[in-house]
Amino acid sequence: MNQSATISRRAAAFAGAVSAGLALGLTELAAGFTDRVPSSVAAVGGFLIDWAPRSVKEFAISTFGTADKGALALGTTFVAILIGALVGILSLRWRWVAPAAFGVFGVVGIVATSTETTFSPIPTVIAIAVASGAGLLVLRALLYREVETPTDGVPGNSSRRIFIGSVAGVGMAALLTGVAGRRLIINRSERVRQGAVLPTPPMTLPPPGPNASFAVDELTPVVVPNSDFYRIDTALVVPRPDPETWRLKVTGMVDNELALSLDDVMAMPIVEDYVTISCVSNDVGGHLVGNAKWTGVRLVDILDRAGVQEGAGQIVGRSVDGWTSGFPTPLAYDGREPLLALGMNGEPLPPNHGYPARLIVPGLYGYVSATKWIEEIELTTWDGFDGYWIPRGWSKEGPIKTQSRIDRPRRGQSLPGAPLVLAGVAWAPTRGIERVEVQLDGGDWIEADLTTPLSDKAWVQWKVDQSLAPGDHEAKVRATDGDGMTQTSEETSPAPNGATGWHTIDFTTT
Ligand SMILES: Nc1nc2c(c(=O)[nH]1)N[C@H]1C(S)=C(S)[C@@H](COP(=O)(O)O)O[C@H]1N2
Ligand SMILES: [Mo]
Repeated sequence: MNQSATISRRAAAFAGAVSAGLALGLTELAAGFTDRVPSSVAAVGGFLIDWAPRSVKEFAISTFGTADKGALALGTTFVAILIGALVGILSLRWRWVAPAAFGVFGVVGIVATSTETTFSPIPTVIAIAVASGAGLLVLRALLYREVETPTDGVPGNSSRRIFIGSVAGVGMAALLTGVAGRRLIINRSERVRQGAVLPTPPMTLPPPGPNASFAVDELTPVVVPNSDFYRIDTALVVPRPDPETWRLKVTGMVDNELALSLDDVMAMPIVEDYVTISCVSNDVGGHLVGNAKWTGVRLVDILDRAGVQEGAGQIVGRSVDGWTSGFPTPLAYDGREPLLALGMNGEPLPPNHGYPARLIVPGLYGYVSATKWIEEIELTTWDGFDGYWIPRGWSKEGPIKTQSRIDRPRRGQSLPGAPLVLAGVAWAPTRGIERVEVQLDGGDWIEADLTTPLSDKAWVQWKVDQSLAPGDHEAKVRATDGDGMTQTSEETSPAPNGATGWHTIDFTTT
């Protein structure tokens, strides 16, 4: 007797789901063993994201933009498993559905991974064929298993137990292979990065002196540790270029196109600088801003080697995952000293922040300049190209607006009013901060003490000592930049070119 007539649709859905999960887990495991087999989850996810309607994509990016991108990879896996469940149900009716679906699964995996730079056809095709084949065999075994001779006289129960046990076993195998694959991929790239050496600049910047920061609890550190640094990008899974084969191409309107290896770059003069970078999406009072010490080479040294041609009005950065940004060429030469950064706070760039190399252009929001995992610098005309976010409604030029933030007290905090220290950060790269003022309960503006800036490109901390009577209070902050311009009180949202307004908080003193 054939069991397919007796298996429920729910059971078939579970069988389909775990079989699809197993196929996915096996491809991930193969990707864990060699980067010549790219991760199907990452590749298909990237594919879906590229093909998704713009609204869906923007929703995903704004939702997951600051979250761990693992969430999006999990999303892709989840969709595959749902499709697997559907395949399980349909296979009860039509036997051809399962082979067709796993065939499509394999083809989609191969097509999607083939666009990855490390893709190698033979191992990838073998790995994906084996994985899809295994998924198919397991699904068929679960669905169309002949019912064994009843031994305990309760055939229904015994075969049900076996079925549930098998589904659970396959599900566990799917989970283990998937997790092991992911781990192997991450470990491999971590090993590579840890083996990386950061070239030392001839003149190392002195560590921040005692006047570079205030000892105030809950105040954001002047130099934000890498592990706390904000992260924003569209990458579904963190790109992990192989530093051995990585090249920085310099193309377009140049006299000599270049393809620099990491060693070539490291042989150039190494410099370092404290630079505050910010996301254009940062709300007033938000945390998508941070300051780090960046080590790298001057962008102009690279540009000069390529020979920038007349009329090349835009410098486009392109990452290994196809993301792009662009800014006016004159800004590379106006003294702000954009960097091709290799290091962040004294260690090679963390994968999240662009290893092996990224651009840092002081004074520009990240979306027009700070290309992580960069693989190409293209010189083109100003009108010749629009970076990733420009057709999505953000301004083509993105200078960072002067901003200030109250870190202490926190919004809604209740704390002793006497003595009370209010403190925060203020930034206006590359103009520097001249003055920060605080207003309490609508009173006079009080000038804050400032730390000694690490550079004109870096933020400063500010602090005000007060004593306030117990009760509810409101504090506002505003900064004046090195050009004498004070932040406008007008409140605008981040789109299209950065939020304005004064950070305002309510708090209570006891
Ligand atoms: N490859 C790539 N680089 C990118 C982005 C991206 O989506 N992809 N986002 C940019 C944006 S919008 C910002 S604000 C900065 C953030 O850099 P961080 O994640 O190191 O803080 O990276 C920029 N570089
Ligand atoms: Mo950003």
